[in-house]
Amino acid sequence: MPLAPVAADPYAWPYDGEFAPHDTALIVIDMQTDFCGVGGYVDSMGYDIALTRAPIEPIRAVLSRMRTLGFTIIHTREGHRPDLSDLPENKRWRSRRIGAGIGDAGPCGKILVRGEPGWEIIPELAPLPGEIVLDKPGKGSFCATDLELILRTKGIRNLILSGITTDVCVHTTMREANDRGFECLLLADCCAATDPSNHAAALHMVKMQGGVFGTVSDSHALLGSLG
Ligand code: C5J
Repeated sequence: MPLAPVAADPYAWPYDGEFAPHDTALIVIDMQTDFCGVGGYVDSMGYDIALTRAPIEPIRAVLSRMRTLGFTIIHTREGHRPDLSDLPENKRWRSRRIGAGIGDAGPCGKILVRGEPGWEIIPELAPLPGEIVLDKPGKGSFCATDLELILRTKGIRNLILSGITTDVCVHTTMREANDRGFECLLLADCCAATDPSNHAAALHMVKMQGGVFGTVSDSHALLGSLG
């Protein structure tokens, strides 16, 4: 059953007027302890995790409703192989400069390493059995993953984006998706950055050029459309 478009800025989403569970996926990006938990990567860099925890409740509300309606749900985790064979040396070097070396031991295990406690998705937003969980070594969810194959196989053409951080992994994923022809909706209150002005700037960038990467709304407007 097609659903009414979502009120969004700069245009109501999707562009062609309707969406449905069979052609639309929710992607929840990197809601891991490393990005929003005490002792994780973001915390170790000295950023305020109250910022990156703010989207937890709005995401939980959207997740719950979209699960009930049968939408495809995709969770991503940024992280590297335990042998660090997929960790570019420059990425490691930069992280060490700010005191949170990727692959180094931290309060939540080795930082951003697959299988470590800090890499796990937070319990509040834990994937349910049957939901797609995608491991990615980089910022974008399409780089070095099978996300595009999964979306095309399932006939998904619309993507609703949530998670952290707005200006890094969420934005990179939105840009990658947009270039592949997916129709993207970014939920402002379901994402956050380590710097509020970066969050605002990232939202603003999407709205340029008539919606250069898609359009921006929030959980309330989406839940209104979902009924
Ligand atoms: C970052 C992410 N910020 N998930 N990763 O390094 O946005």
